[in-house]
Amino acid sequence: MTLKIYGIAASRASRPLWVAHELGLAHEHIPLSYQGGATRTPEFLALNPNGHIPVVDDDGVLVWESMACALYLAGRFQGEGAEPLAAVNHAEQAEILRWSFWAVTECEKDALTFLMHTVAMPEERRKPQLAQEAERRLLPALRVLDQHLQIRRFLAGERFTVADICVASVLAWVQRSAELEAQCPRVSAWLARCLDRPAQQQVRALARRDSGRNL
Ligand SMILES: N[C@@H](CCC(=O)N[C@@H](CS)C(=O)NCC(=O)O)C(=O)O
Repeated sequence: MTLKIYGIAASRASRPLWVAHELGLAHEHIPLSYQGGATRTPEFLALNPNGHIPVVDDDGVLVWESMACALYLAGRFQGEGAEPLAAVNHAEQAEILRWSFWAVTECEKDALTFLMHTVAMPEERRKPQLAQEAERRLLPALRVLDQHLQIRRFLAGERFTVADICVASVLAWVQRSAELEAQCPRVSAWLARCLDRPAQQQVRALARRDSGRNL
């Protein structure tokens, strides 16, 4: 198998895995955990010197950074009989790039704080105030996306693309936010549509198998 995806599905490896499942790509999944030292071995550091999952190894071409992995796979492969996830024109490419970078720079940190302090960490370590503050900081950005979705079903073009995967992968962490549902109903509905997709369900099943947590 020449395409390998390293990282348990209950991690940011879910992003390239989601792309691979959408496109029906033949790949080997190596469910390496980010705990227990597996990402600090010399063998793994040769793949990603940052010591993080995910890593994509496409026949010797190494990609790390989860969004880069997702964007790379979508651009590199066309699934058999599948709609393209990558841009088919420069206007779509502009949307895909801007929303993917937007998710990482404007949303990811606060979305992770919300997730950790609502469900992901053991209850005794959670600080509800940190979750509330993160939720409040996120809302202005989420309203921008809500506005964008006023006349669209998807983020770029008229179909589901890798932009939806990149952004939904981050916003899945705030899916339980009551404020998101109340203040950004279009984001909430779009997110539910994305997370209902069969490929995403398959990745979630892998995540449950790996650890029962979905970071
Ligand atoms: N910005 C990186 C973050 C990667 C990252 O932090 N991955 C976590 C798992 S979700 C990890 O490998 N943590 C182990 C560690 O940092 O030691 C990306 O998006 O790929």
